[in-house]
Amino acid sequence: MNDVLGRLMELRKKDPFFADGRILSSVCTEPSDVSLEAYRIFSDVNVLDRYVFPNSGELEMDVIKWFSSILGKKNLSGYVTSGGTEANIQALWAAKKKYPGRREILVPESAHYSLDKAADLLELEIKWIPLDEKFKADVASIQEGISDETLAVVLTAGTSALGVVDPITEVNGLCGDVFFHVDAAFAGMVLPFLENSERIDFGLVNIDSLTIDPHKMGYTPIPSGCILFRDESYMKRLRFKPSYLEEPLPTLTGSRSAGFIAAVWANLMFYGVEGFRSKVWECMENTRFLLSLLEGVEGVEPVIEPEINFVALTSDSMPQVYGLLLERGWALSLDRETNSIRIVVMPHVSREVLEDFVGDLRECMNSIP
Ligand code: 0PR
Repeated sequence: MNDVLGRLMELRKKDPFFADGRILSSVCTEPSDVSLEAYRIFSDVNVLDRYVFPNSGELEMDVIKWFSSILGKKNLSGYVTSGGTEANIQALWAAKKKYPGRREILVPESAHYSLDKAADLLELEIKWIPLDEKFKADVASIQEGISDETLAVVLTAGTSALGVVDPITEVNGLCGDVFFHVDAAFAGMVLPFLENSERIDFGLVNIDSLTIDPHKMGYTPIPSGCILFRDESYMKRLRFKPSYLEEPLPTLTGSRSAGFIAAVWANLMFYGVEGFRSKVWECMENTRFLLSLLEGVEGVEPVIEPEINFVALTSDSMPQVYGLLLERGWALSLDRETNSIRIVVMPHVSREVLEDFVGDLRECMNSIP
């Protein structure tokens, strides 16, 4: 066994670790010890097999209850998914079941590509919503776009390229007769812990469903996402019943490891609201620290004023600078539409790392003629 594990470790060491501090564009981070241990304890349990493991479902109910408590409405329903993609597909599938016959969905140009996948799979037609000058979904276009044909409106809290939070409260007011899904895969575990931030809670009465990914700012192992619905009617419409099982199942995947549910449960219980709040605040303080350091670098600017721990940096020479930064060992991604690199100030991104990075960024900028 040691030989096999040794070979694996050799391979693993060829790639960077979060603890090295040089991974700046990832929306994930090192899973907590407690979540990894929780995963190990429940790793042999298949949630599908309720007749063998009747008690594992309780963990999942606790997870949904926890989210209900931070999202301002009792008795949400939902389940732990394989991530944001599955959650977004389930939301639109539930929408289609709720409003059979309607096919059109309004989706901002900045939405995650899992919405394209969902539309393709479910044979829905996307009407693209343009962005305003702050890269947010344009509210007037949504208002004009909603018609009898509209099945759903989708907004994002924390877009994948720029970290933009769409105008959720405003659009909530327009969605009385259409399904309203909020993809808060990233910011779902950020916004509830900030003050004066855009709301994503179910007190916004037209929100039907919400995607939240614990494997992003919830520091659980990948894959662990979550889909939440306003009440139990949505998942009822998604149920399928095999002849050999007692209960119908509303999940997209069949077999599901209770390990990931236990991992999410463990982090929610271990850190609690206050633990998550203080980590989010620390990440936001580090984000502001990064912005203050960047003021000293000529020719680079944030694409938007960050509302969350996500900074997209642009410059005319960014494609070349990006190449130079990669050569220096920084793990970054470049958004080719806005010519920007994104720094996601995750818990593993310390102030020392940010200082090193900004030093390298300055040198790389200066080396471009
Ligand atoms: N919705 C949003 C807003 C997302 O940002 C993502 C993932 C998803 C849905 C899909 O979630 P899953 O990947 O869990 O299915 N966002 C990043 C992406 O653009 C994920 C990512 C991870 C990006 C690491 C870069 C990176 O280095 O795929």
